Amino acid sequence: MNRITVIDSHTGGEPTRVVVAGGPDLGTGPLADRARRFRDYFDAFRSCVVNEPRGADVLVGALLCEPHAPGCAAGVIFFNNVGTIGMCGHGTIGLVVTLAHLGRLAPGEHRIDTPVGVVTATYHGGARVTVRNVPSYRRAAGLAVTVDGQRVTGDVAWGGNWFYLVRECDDVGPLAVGNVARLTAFTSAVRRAVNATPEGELVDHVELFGAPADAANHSRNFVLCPGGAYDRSPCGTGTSAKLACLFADGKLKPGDVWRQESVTGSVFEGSIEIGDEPGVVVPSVTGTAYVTAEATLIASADDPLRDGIQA
Ligand code: PYC
Repeated sequence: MNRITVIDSHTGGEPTRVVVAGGPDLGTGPLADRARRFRDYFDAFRSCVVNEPRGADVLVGALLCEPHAPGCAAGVIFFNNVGTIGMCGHGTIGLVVTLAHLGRLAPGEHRIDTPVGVVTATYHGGARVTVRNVPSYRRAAGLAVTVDGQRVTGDVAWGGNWFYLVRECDDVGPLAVGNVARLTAFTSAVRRAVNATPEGELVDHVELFGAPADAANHSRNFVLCPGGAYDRSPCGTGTSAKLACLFADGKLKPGDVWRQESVTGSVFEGSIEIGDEPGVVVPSVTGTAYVTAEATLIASADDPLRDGIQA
């Protein structure tokens, strides 16, 4: 029988399950190499932790690892119902609040090693965290695809994961929890169309934008995640991709604060610094997370669903 110690939290409604003990031995070396090992040899563990019956499609897992990059407080590999992901903004906020909950991290700045680079998390105390993300940029502007006979245009951008950010499409109804089935079907079709283009073949997240419900915010989004779940938070890497596109369009400059509202109404505050290369920005995203559970998952050898229900 395997026992896996986890701490659950939610960041703006989006859950993170941090594996603090009982995870696989991935050896040493750069986080990108260990993430590949995790993907290639420990997929059953991933599925056991986040999929039903111990988890749910919406859960993002965070495997706590020894860091490799110098000066890091922790390393982390993020995963979801279908595989691993590069970075995760809401997950990093959840991880920091979890480590603080465990007494392993004090308020202040902490470097965190991820498979796509080192990020810096500032723990402000309480529930509040700012993540200075990996450098982000727009790869393609105004990429047009046809979805069910309608023309959709959008941008392809990197914010720690690959996003297609829809700019123009026919009305798909409100960006509201009650309309999630339609939004999910539409964005899934958009992703299939975008993936068929050379510029969009790596895209695994799709974002829609609309007017915010709260006038204090700049925009509301809906984010389709790789395994078909939608992000309950404004999505940290998705907000980073949005900030990169706003910068590329001359609509955001260093010092500005962009308030991104999610489909559930939760908010991330985003800002940028100019990156080292033309068109590249370093986004920061601030949000709050709350611990929701401390648990031990049990995976009995004779349980037919020990490895979870694979999506
Ligand atoms: O916050 O970056 C994020 C994220 C990615 C997938 C789900 N949340």
